[in-house]
Amino acid sequence: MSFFNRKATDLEAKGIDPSRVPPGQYVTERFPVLHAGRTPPVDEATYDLTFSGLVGPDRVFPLSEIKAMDRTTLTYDIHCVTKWTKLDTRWEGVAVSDLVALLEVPESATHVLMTAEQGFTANLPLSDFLRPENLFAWRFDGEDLDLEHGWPLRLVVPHLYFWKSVKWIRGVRFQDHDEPGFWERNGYHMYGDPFKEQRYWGD
Ligand SMILES: Nc1nc2c(c(=O)[nH]1)N[C@H]1C(S)=C(S)[C@@H](COP(=O)(O)O)O[C@H]1N2
Ligand SMILES: [Mo]
Repeated sequence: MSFFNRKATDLEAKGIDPSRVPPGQYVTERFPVLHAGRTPPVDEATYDLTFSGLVGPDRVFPLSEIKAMDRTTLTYDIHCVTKWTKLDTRWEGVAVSDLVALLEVPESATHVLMTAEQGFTANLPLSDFLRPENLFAWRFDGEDLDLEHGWPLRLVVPHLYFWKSVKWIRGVRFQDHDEPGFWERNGYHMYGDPFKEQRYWGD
């Protein structure tokens, strides 16, 4: 039996549909913590999220305003480029599309560049940023997110490798061009589809 068939058989034996696990990934029950630099200090009282760029004057949403919006709870699989996949993770927050509906996004906007505490950045095509399952989340598996996993607010974009899911997100800039973020400048793929194994430049 080939390696891939054996892996599929092992997954099926555990009751997992192998088609949920992208090529080159293994399934973990753990929830690893991964980020560049230290876990930032965060002050919930002054925390806000700013939308800028082609949406006009900056729109600043205090965390309290975001938390008062209608919430969405969704369960999905997440895939880290370091090869772990975690199935059935449950997130609660505000749908990205619900928040962006409060802005006026012009036709000219094609991409976003997101920024976090301490300067981490990541890029996304606008249509990927606006997918209905994406959340600005602060709860995970029925509890408040741990600080190290991005509390008090992180993006979750489950269809791409998890480095796009910016923790401690503070800004979203709407642009008329693509611009690499932190990992995309340091060797990671500009898009990052796990099912196409778009890990690095040239994949
Ligand atoms: N602000 C910030 N967000 C970040 C990162 C980071 O370095 N800084 N790393 C990304 C990467 S590479 C991964 S794999 C995930 C890890 O999320 P986790 O620590 O909750 O598993 O966060 C992403 N979001
Ligand atoms: Mo990562």
